[in-house]
Amino acid sequence: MVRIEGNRVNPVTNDFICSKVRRFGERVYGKDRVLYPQRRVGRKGEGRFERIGWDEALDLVAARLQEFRGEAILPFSYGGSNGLLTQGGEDERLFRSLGASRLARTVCAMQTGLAAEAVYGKMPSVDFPDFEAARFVLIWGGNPKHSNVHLMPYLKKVREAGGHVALVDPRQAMGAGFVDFHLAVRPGTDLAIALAMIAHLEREGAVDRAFLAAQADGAEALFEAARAWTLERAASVSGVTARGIAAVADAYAAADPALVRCGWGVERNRNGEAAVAAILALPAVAGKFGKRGGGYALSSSEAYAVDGERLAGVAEPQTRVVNMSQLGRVLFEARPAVRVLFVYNANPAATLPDQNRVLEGLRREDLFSVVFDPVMTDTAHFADVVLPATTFLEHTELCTSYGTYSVMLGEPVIAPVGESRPNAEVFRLLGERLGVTGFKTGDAAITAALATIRGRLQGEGDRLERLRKDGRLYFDFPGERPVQFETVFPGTPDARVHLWPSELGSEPYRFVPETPDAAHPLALISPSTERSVCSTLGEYGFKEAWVELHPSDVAARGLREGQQVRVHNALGEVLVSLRVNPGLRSGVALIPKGTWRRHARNGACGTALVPDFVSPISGGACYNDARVEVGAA
Ligand SMILES: Nc1nc2c(c(=O)[nH]1)N[C@H]1C(S)=C(S)[C@@H](COP(=O)(O)OP(=O)(O)OC[C@H]3O[C@@H](n4cnc5c(=O)[nH]c(N)nc54)[C@H](O)[C@@H]3O)O[C@H]1N2
Ligand SMILES: Nc1nc2c(c(=O)[nH]1)N[C@H]1C(S)=C(S)[C@@H](COP(=O)(O)OP(=O)(O)OC[C@H]3O[C@@H](n4cnc5c(=O)[nH]c(N)nc54)[C@H](O)[C@@H]3O)O[C@H]1N2
Ligand SMILES: [Mo]
Repeated sequence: MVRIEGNRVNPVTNDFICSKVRRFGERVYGKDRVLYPQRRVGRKGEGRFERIGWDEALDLVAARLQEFRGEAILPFSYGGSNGLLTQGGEDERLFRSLGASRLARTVCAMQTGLAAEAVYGKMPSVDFPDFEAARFVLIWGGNPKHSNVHLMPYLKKVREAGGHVALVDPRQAMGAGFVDFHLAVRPGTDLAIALAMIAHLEREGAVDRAFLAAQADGAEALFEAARAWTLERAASVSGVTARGIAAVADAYAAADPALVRCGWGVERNRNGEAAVAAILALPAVAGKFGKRGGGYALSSSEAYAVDGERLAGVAEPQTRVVNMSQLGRVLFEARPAVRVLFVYNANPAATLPDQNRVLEGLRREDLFSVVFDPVMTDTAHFADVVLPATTFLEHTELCTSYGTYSVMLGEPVIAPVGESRPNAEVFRLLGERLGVTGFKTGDAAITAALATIRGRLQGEGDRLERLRKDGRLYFDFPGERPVQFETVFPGTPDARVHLWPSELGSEPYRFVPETPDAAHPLALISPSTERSVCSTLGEYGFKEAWVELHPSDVAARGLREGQQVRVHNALGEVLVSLRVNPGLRSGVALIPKGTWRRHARNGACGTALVPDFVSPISGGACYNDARVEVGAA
């Protein structure tokens, strides 16, 4: 491999890729690459290993899986290479057959998913190319510039055509020149702003009564809850101005078509579900559905409806469910105790809340842990056995796109580096040792995975053949791309919008204020940056981690740019350098998501400061509820 570029098969990614992935070669051939199976020789966490052969490694792991068959086994995975051939298939077949504990994948998209499902059911959202038709795009807690770069060309076109972009975010994430309105919200208080906007729209007569009567339930209850939020009250809670809230609401109401893009920054706190529900209610209240470029946009995963049972090929056992966001606690408190932890497609030592507790758990002498990853991650350092995995350039992967509606096939462009092997192969080889059968390989595996996508794909005939010929399959929406309330409709049982969703409790829009913590007044956020969107790629993205503060917070603490500081709370500390960021609101600290332990002088990530409590309704992680103080180191 000499170069990585975008191709033209998909008009959305049209010839360009993000700067992070362009450097993927550094990961594939880099010094962190795991080249062969290894067994621990040092103490846990020390990172000293000896090379062993695949057969020996698999025998070792299979013996432990056999010994602890049942709930003492915890398979731990998240995104990985994000495809249907590396997750949810052969891995599930193996672990389900062993009666292992099940994992609730809660680090991301739980609150948003629950709110979207409760209010609209699984309604496909606006596809990227249709952003272009919008005259106003309200980006709420998302940062496409770093996390969805292929959306950017469409947003640019909105502004070139005289439309406007608004951003609700504690920082000016997209660059001041790019947004027309910016509400620098205090993290965790979006609910107040969204409800105040709804009440404002009602007072201004900007509510689409006809739409609500025909398509929605619960509008009156929503309005009643919203009326408690005057612009002034919302402004004082969220730290923005009343005028600013009104201006965004007015511009949104006046624009046609108008689009809400809800990101994943809104959900990661105690008010996550309610805030997302209130934000997603806006297009219903203001009558923004029914035309191209109007409505709301999420990740698009609503449309794929992958049949998980079929992909796994084995029924889900009714074993205990472990919330991944509480792994540290689980490793100490769960009964029966977790005795085998099998990590793949994830890097829990860096990415989970309460990092110190997670690391302590990984040090448990009576825990046998396997880490299966292309690179020597922070988690791998704690493993008893490390298994080398291929990257997406070395294995076949079937991917559904993120934010748009393509299914694509990635076939290997280089041979596996070192002795690395694809996920499916390793789970099959383990299965063979444990009497688990039915694993599929080659084209049969791809065909089977393709058949689990329930949504209708364009064209007739063999899906795999067409995929190989055309490079991608697109969803078959009438009129090409989905138009909400014209060609796609709520997936709720009664096909109506539920503006008072009972899934969110008896008071769906109840605002939970934060508990003041005078010793740790700064709200810590950890968004993606131009250097990383998760821990993958973080390894070469950073020389060292940093914390950002607003100039007023820097001055108030007598600190200066570039200085070594200590970011701390009751859970831990992170020793990094200070950056002054005038684009960040005061009262907020920012440590980038995706740094590795080696990027801070004390081997900590931002996650060392994140509490492990989860949202009571969906069980989602609350990363942005971390409260910290910053002082000189
Ligand atoms: N190429 C590539 N793309 C990816 C990924 C990848 O691995 N590779 N990962 C994907 C994943 S897993 C995710 S989750 C998405 C994330 O996609 P986004 O949701 O766009 O995530 P961020 O870029 O972190 O932007 C979140 C924004 O929310 C802001 N924020 C923080 N707290 C609050 C709050 O309380 N209220 C409001 N209004 N804003 C807040 C932050 O400052 C930040 O600018 O990116 C995805 N995109
Ligand atoms: N501080 C803070 N932390 C956060 C968040 C936050 O807002 N703040 N947000 C969270 C979010 S949105 C997310 S999505 C999570 C992500 O959390 P994780 O999923 O733990 O992080 P990733 O870096 O995506 O880990 C994926 C791992 O899979 C490996 N991998 C890739 N392809 C393959 C494969 O084919 N096979 C195998 N075996 N391994 C593979 C990669 O090398 C990488 O180590 O992080 C969460 N962490
Ligand atoms: Mo995520």
